[in-house]
Amino acid sequence: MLRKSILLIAALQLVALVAYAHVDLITPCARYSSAPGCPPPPPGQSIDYNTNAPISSGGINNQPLCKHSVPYAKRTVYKAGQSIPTGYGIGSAHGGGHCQWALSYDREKTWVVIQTEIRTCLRGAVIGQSPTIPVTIPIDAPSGEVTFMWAWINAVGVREYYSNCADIQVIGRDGGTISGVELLLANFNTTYGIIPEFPNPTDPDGHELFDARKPITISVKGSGSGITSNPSPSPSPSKPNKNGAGRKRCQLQSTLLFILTFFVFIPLNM
Ligand SMILES: [Cu+2]
Repeated sequence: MLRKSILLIAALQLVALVAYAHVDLITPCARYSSAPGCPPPPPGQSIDYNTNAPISSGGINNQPLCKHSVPYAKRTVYKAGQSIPTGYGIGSAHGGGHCQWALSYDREKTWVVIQTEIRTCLRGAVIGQSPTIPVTIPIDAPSGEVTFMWAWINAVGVREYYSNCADIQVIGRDGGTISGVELLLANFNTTYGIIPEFPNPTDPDGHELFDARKPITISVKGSGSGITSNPSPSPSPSKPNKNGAGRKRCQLQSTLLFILTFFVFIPLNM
């Protein structure tokens, strides 16, 4: 009986580790997040218990940017110039990485990156804690219904790309333009290159790809809806590179779950 209990507790702990193995945006609420305090999903949609899973892993893209396309009905309101204390759920910090935060005024067709943190983003974040990173809405941001995206390229582990989106309302100028750079995709699919693992300070980290992102300016109509003009929304392709032969942490987690199922759960039920 005691042995069974110990095995069960160990199994549950490992399952928790597997289920919360990555990182997600929890403030503002990522679409359909299961995080405490987040609203129920819009009608016809379900809670996403895997908001912390990458949208691309090992160069295979499984989900679109944002993961989900139907916005929440209710938006979190921020003023132009305001700093958003963005918060993250940490299952595995993957040695940190590259973060980009971007806004879309046209329902995710065009992205303007407003803030970037190269290399150190979420580095040292502790599992189970919820670090915050301030992200400032540009002071000249026009008013409107805006999709706010956090995107992340991990430093260590299977080469991944993360994308979570929150639905916000920006209170700012009545129409105008907002400028930034285009969103960089990498570790995404065969079209985009792989940034190898960069655990050590001297490792190549693909920062030059971020430096090469093209500037982008979008115009927003006075009503705050619709775009009057914008350059090509296609993200800058990054140059192909060899995948780092590294710790395959995410694959290891899948393997653990497999082992658990066959060697712990099944014996427990016998
Ligand atoms: Cu991960």
